Amino acid sequence: MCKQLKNIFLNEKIEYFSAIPINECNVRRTDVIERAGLDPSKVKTAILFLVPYYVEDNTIGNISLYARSYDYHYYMDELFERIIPELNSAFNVKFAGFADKSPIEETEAAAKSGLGVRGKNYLLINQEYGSYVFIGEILTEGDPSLFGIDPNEEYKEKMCLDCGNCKKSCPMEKDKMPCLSFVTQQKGQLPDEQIEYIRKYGSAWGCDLCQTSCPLNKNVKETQIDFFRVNRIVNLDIKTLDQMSDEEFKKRAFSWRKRETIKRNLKILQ
Ligand code: B12
Ligand code: SF4
Ligand code: SF4
Repeated sequence: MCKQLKNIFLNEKIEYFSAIPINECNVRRTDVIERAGLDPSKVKTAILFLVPYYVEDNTIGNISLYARSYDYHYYMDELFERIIPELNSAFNVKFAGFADKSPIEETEAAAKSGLGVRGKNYLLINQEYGSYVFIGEILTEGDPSLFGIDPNEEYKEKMCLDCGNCKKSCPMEKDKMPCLSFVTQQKGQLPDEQIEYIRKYGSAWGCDLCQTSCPLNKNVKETQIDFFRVNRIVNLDIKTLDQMSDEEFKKRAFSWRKRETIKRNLKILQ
């Protein structure tokens, strides 16, 4: 990997990054690439990176691990604002950053680029941080060779241990229901069986059961990125939610479905 890229990421405490030719990625949304100011036909490389978020809270909470700090989408936006100009001046080609609302299938691309293995829980699992990592990517018109990629590299996904723990602990599998994380994020009135489902597993937002049961997530390293270490909510209650200013609420991952959704879930758990 080239030195300039390494310096830019390490400066942000991002230790895991890699690059692969764009034709190795499953590009699903060329319109998203266009909207970011790149010509999809000219994009040649995807630079993938992992943002670890795990912090040992020592408490079982009703907010999923990924949503305890401020929303990672904010972190990614701020990160891109800092590093895209640095990349532009270092390489003099066009770059655009994405995370989650992405034109590519992220877990597959990250696994192919060697940042971890693909779990049976559908997640990317890194050797040090486990699956408690967000995936981001920067697409560029720069040629893969610019970033020091070996042209003979094989881009094949490696798979996890296949121990089956995630499936055994997954509410979706046990109760023949949709993913619990998805259900907690659905707006509006829920059918009775989904209300019962939320109550049974005690989650107000998200679900971690296919991750906490995974042996590859034992003794993982904590994130060193300050953004994820502060402003944490492990257990949310209605009083705290009601007292939260709109400005504070907007910074939370659970705000994207508005107050009514998370409040509905908290009422179910009362
Ligand atoms: C839509 C989405 C969701 C949906 C659907 C999940 C899913 N697996 O498809 C919901 C809301 C349920 C969800 C939940 C979560 N998500 Co999500 N999600 C995405 C998103 C935006 C797209 C994924 C996608 O397109 N899937 C649909 C199909 C077409 O993709 P596919 O992989 O080719 O399909 C295979 C599997 O996904 C599976 N599948 C298809 N549909 C569904 C639905 C469910 C419920 C499951 C379990 C599997 C599954 O079957 C397919 C064939 O093998 C990605 C970001 C991105 N742009 O890639 C983040 C992403 C996968 N999510 C992420 C996270 C953190 C989570 C949660 C852990 C959050 C939480 N704690 O609640 C859970 C984990 C659930 C799980 N085990 O997958 C991270 C994962 C990071 C990592 N280490 O891999 C991503 C990469 C976002 C990011 N930038 O970091 N997510
Ligand atoms: S997030 Fe929960 S419900 Fe969804 S796949 Fe993982 S364990 Fe199953
Ligand atoms: S629990 Fe086992 S099967 Fe599931 S992702 Fe982890 S190693 Fe793979």
